[in-house]
Amino acid sequence: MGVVLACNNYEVIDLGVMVPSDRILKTARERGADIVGLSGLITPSLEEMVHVAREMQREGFEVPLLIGGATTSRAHTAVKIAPGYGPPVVHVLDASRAVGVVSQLKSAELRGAFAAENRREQERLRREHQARRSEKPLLSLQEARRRRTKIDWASYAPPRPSFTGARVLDPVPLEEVVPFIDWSPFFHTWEMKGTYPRIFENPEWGARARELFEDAQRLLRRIVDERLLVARAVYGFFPANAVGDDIEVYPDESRQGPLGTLHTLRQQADKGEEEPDQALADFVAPRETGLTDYLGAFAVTSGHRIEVLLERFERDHDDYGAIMTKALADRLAEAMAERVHQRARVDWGYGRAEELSHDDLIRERYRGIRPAPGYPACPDHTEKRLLFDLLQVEETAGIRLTETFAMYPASSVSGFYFSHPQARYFAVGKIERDQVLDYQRRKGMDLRSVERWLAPNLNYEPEEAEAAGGEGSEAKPAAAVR
Ligand code: B12
Repeated sequence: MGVVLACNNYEVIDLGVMVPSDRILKTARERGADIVGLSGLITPSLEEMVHVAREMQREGFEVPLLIGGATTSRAHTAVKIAPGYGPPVVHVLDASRAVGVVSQLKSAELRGAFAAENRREQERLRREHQARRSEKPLLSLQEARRRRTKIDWASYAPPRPSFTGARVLDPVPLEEVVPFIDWSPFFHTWEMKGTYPRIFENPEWGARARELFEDAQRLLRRIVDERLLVARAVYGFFPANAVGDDIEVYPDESRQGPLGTLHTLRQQADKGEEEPDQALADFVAPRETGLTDYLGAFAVTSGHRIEVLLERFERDHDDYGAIMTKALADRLAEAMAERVHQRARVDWGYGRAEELSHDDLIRERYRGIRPAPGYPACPDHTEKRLLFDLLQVEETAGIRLTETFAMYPASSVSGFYFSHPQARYFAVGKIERDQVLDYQRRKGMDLRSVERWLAPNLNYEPEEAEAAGGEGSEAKPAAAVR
């Protein structure tokens, strides 16, 4: 976004990532910014954007606010952000549209009409949002639980991993990771849609894609040969059993006094009796079965030392090199997640006989899943705390968890392993207040915080529910690992 605008002669003041609201506003004021832009990658950013918009209103700002980034949407901007700030709040889908939007907002003749159209569109989106909420009622939590994934535990023997606890891989040799790269998302970073390698045949951008790929290979070779990025990983297995929609993780085979609990959320959509309403806890043997099941966890990063490399490009005003570096680091992080998962399946026993091609790996044609906190199957980012405590991720892999549960270095991935052959990815989707209240009690977290973290999943407006006299709760912070 910054590069595209800068190429069109706008001065862009890039404050970087995870910048507090007061610094954004202070800089905007001091530098006389004409427009403020916010970018959001993961859910916690959405709430932060609402906060920044309200702060801008409170401080009497009059400049337009632009919203973008992977996790944002037109609907969220209209429903949650725009109502808090008077001047235009505009969602920009991708960077290529930013120039058009900015030039209209800057033009005295065009601004009025553009802002009016944007306001009309957002009013329509708000009405739609309101109508959709009352359209299709969700199942009660009790009924959704009854429709849980059917697994025949009586005839199942959980595989036993060759070790329990955490194992550290430091450093992970990058040459071992490169073959696991899925290249298709690399092109999406450059706004080129398509699947690798077919993308090279695209009549419109095939040639450009090939050029980009060749540049990427050259830089990747240097990164690997000269060890310009340092990759670290940690993974492990823990005795675990499901207790309702929670997964208790135990310190040892005595399976007493849980070390921590993974709280999972259940789908509540009415999909008919045939289709299950799933929660990740469905895939771990319930405690009452007496089965000795396990939960796996991992955290990987390829981002150590990236600053040194980025500084070099930035010093040379080489934006292309800097974006390429970040894109490659992201690819390496995802590839590490794939590589370490393969190792974990071997350690867990059931992956020893696997013979999978690169394509099979990308299509996830293996047993088990590795949902990451923040992905649709476990949308609560705060569950990363448990994962970080179990694996001591800060110390073992050097990945820091920020207060909004983002990971630093940015090119990091963390998640859980489930080994059951019926384990599948799914999207929790919208959930009702009965589940949120139950979840909040299980987590020992106050209702308002839970509602904030799960905002995109709520099928109700917390303020309205509260005004209607709904049940509240006292704040009680959760200790993920006791
Ligand atoms: C690449 C990627 C990653 C990379 C790197 C992320 C990074 N750069 O920091 C890696 C592999 C490391 C990663 C990790 C994670 N990811 Co990820 N990731 C993605 C993915 C596939 C693409 C995002 C991306 O970079 N796209 C390319 C860029 C160029 O596009 P963009 O961000 O949308 O930006 C464009 C526009 O939005 C616009 N724009 C952006 N900002 C702004 C700002 C303004 C002002 C304007 C006008 C425009 C604008 O311009 C850009 C160019 O066109 C998305 C899924 C998706 N398809 O979007 C998931 C996604 C963002 N990730 C997700 C998650 C959950 C995670 C993890 C938390 C998972 C985990 N537990 O490990 C971690 C978090 C990492 C961290 N550091 O904390 C979720 C977020 C969901 C949520 N609601 O929170 C997503 C949406 C996937 C999903 N479907 O669930 N991820």
